[in-house]
Amino acid sequence: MVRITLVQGDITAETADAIVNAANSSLLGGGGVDGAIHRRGGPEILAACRALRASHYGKGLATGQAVATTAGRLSAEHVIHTVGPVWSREEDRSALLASCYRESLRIAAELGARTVAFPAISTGIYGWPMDDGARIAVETARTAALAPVEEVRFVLFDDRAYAAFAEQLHAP
Ligand code: AR6
Repeated sequence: MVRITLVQGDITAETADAIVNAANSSLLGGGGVDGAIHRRGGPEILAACRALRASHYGKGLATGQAVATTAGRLSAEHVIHTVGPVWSREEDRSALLASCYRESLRIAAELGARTVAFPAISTGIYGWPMDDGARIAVETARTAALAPVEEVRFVLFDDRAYAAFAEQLHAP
């Protein structure tokens, strides 16, 4: 079974085989985790994203999907970009958020990654409530991680996010 671990801090400082980016469908950068990954990872990641837009992803990456690029100067082999759903009060988009984790893990396994670091997708600029985002993240990691992925590491930016994930992880 996959090992789920929690770390508090900046995901761009982690060492892992794959680091997941909470991107947007343009794949061309933004704020939050996305901004931090491109800043610290350097221009190679953006160049790879532009190449994706110029080839298979002319219209961008759909919500709930994932795609890998180089990790540039990050301490990782791959960055897996995924597009979380924007939180909506009117519409249940949980399946799309679960899909982000599932698709990222599927691609990580295809790439032969053993360790995968995730941020709390959609819980920042996209407004997803942290407790629910943590529930979906932990449930999906438990059920969707495939060999050779051995460790799914959630890298949480602040105390509140860490506490929400810890509660889900240790819930009976
Ligand atoms: N390391 C770990 N977690 C972080 C970091 C970091 N360096 N920075 C922020 N977080 P967000 P989203 C946390 O907004 O909600 C971008 O503009 C943050 O506190 O990065 O999926 C994209 O281009 C929050 O809990 O992603 C998209 O347009 C979580 O990571 C949009 O934001 C996710 O916050 C995506 O929004």
